Amino acid sequence: MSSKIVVLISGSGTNLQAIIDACIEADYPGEVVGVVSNKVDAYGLTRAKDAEIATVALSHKDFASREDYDQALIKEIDNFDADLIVLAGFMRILTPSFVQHFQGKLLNIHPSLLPKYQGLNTHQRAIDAGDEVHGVSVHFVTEELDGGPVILQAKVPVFEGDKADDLAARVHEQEHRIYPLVVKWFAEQRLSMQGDYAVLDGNKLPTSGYAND
Ligand code: NHR
Ligand code: GAR
Repeated sequence: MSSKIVVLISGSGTNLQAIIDACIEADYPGEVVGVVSNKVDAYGLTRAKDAEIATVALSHKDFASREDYDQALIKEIDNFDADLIVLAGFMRILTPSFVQHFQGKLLNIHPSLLPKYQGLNTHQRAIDAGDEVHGVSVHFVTEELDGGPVILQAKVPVFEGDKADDLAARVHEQEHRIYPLVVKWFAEQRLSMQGDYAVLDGNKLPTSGYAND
C-alpha cells in the first residue's frame, strides 16, 4: 500500500523535488498525487508537471477571507484523497478549521531549530543573534503557528561573515535529506501525532525530535 501525498508549495519547490525523487525509488512507500500552490507562478508547479503530477494553482487573492480560501483548499486536497499533506515552503498561515480537518496528517518543514525563531526571516534572525548553530525542523502542523510537535531536526554551523543566503543554502541541503526521511516514516505508519507528541515506533519523541542530543 502506497500512501497518497499532497504537497503544498508557494515557491521554488526544491523540497518538493527531493520528495518526488525519493518517491521514484523502488520500495518507497509513498506517492505524490498532487501539488497545490497559492502562487500561480511558483516554479514548483513546473517541477510537478515535469514529473507528471497533477497540479492545482489556487490563489488566495481570489478569496474574500482566509476562511473562504481554506475551505476551497480543503476541497481541492480532498479530491486527491490524501493520506498525508506536506507543507514545503507553503507561505500561508492555515486556519484552525483547516488544521482540524486534516488533524494528524499535516507536516511542515521550518528553517530553524524550533522552538527558536518561529515565523519568518529565520536565517537573518539567527545571524543577528550571533548563533553558532542553526538548522531546520520537521514538525506536525497544529493550530499554533510553528508550534506543533517536532519530529526531526538537523543542525548546521553558522560561519563568520555568513549572509542569510549562505546560511539558507546550507540549511536547504539538510532539508532535502530529512524531509523525505520523515515522509517515509509517516508513509510506513511508524509515525503519528498523539496529543501533544510525535510518536515514532511507539515511542514519544523528545521536544527536539528523534535525533536530539
Ligand atoms: N498554519 C498553521 N496553522 N500552523 C503552522 O504551524 C503552519 C501553518 C501554515 C504555514 C509554515 C510556516 C513556516 O514554516 C506554516 C506553518 C507562513 C507564515 C506567514 O506569516 C508563517 C509561518 C509559516 C508560513 N505567512 C503570511 C500570512 O499572512 C504571509 C507571508 C507571505 O506570503 O510571504 O499567511 O515558517
Ligand atoms: C525552505 O527553506 C523551507 O524551510 C522554508 O521555505 C523554503 C522553501 O524552499 N519554509 C518556510 O519558510 C515556511 N514559512 P523550497 O520551495 O525550495 O522547498
